[in-house]
Amino acid sequence: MALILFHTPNSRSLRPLWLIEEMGLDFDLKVMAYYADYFASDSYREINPMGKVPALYDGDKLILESTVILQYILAKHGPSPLSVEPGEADFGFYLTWLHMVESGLSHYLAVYLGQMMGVDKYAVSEDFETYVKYQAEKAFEMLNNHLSQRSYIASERFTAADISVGYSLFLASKLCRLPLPNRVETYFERLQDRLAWQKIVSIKGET
Ligand SMILES: N[C@@H](CCC(=O)N[C@@H](CS)C(=O)NCC(=O)O)C(=O)O
Repeated sequence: MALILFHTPNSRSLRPLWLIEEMGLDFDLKVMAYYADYFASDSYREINPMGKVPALYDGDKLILESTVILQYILAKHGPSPLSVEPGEADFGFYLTWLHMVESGLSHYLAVYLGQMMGVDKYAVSEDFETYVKYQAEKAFEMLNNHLSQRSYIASERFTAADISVGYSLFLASKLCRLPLPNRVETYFERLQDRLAWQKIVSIKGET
């Protein structure tokens, strides 16, 4: 089995898991519940020195960062219509949204979620909540405007950029309970109708 994905329910590993399901690739899934001590342990850090999920092994190669993993899988295990190619007009939009929602949105939201759940002892500032909401509102407004002329992020079809954005909306709306603007909400509902999404969010438990 070439591809092995380390996954925790509700986490960023939903991004590569969603893509793998959509592409119908053969892979081995390792599901772990979230235990901060296990993620920090020597045995897990032998798998991923950063102590995080997702971690993808392609043979003996370790690939990290959920949105990078999307790009990697499409480049190495495509071709697939879920990728937007350099010759397509929306290539720039595609790459922007594929990566920006992690660094410019999910990153803040995940720390905020840790603060809400009391599991992140380093994120304690009340001002931080204001800052996260400010960052989220900018990203939601940009997305709401982007969707005024489009049903998907790029090339008028469902692509990995929608997977990347879709996970960030799940984190924002379902986990952090932030309200979404109307067009973004409708778009997110459309993404959640996908069978691959419904399958992966129902995966629970450990191996
Ligand atoms: N930017 C990284 C973030 C990875 C990340 O922080 N994952 C969280 C779960 S969503 C995690 O493993 N946290 C455990 C920890 O940092 O100890 C990505 O997109 O893969």
